[in-house]
Amino acid sequence: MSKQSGRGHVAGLPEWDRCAVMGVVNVTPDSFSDGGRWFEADTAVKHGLDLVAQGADLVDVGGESTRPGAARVDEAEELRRVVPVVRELAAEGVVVSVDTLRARVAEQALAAGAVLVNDVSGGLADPRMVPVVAAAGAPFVVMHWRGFLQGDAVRGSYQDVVAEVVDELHARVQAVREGGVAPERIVVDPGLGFSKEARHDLELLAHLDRLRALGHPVLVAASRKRFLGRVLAGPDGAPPPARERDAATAAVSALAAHAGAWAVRVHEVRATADAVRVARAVEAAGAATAPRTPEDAR
Ligand code: PMM
Repeated sequence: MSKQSGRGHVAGLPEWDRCAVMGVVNVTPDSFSDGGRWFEADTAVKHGLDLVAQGADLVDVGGESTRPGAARVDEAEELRRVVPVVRELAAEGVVVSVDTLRARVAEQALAAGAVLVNDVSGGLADPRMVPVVAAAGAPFVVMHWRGFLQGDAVRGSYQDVVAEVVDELHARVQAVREGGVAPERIVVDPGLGFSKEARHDLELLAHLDRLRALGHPVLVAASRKRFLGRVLAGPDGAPPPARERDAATAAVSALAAHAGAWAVRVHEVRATADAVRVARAVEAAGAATAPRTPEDAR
């Protein structure tokens, strides 16, 4: 199977001929990486439209920070933050996903025009999530997640991170399918930075093929994450702040696209939009010139 045909398509969403770009709109005052800059609804809508103008194929709207140790916002507040932004962006023709752990938020966002539910708990945080997504016939992102962890558990403990993440995702996907979500609507995500150390995130990125072997399109959300801070740290070990990790994020986008990711989720869209287009052009050139038989290769 070629890299491109192996990228997969998610039923119910547009089809892109390359890795898709999901731009992030966090309507939160406390998200670790964009620190509340998009907190007001009007500003958030404008930001979402700007991301589309810069090349985002989808916009992921979230009203609750999932940062390890972050305090939960109450449901009414999350609804107040998310639903108007989803409604306006969808009305503008934007392909909107909703980033939420709550079934009610997913339900109302879908009613307001969202077309994809992105739940970092893969349906574990709210027992009503899978039934709601199944009833709506919506595509669903199932991320690898080990719970609302505190203390040392936030970093995770693994013998073989790739095997364990693949196994745990497989089990979760089975449960989601048994709950009525159609397999062709399921996206998997390794959950970079969620109960993982930098080396775990890097290993997962090095083995995206093993995640793709689960048979579902793969979403990679590396944007500005801590592991990139570790990779970029200077001799004193100090990581650059989140906002100075966008070039590194775009590098991951190119690598993930080349490795067959279905989509990458990023805060800064412009460089990633370029990265996935370059990856696509390289793939196309490779396909055009690939030796067709062993004889051709000689
Ligand atoms: N990471 C964050 C938020 N939502 N969704 C998916 N599917 N995968 C992720 O890794 C993920 C996510 C982290 O929060 P941020 O938006 O503040 O970067």
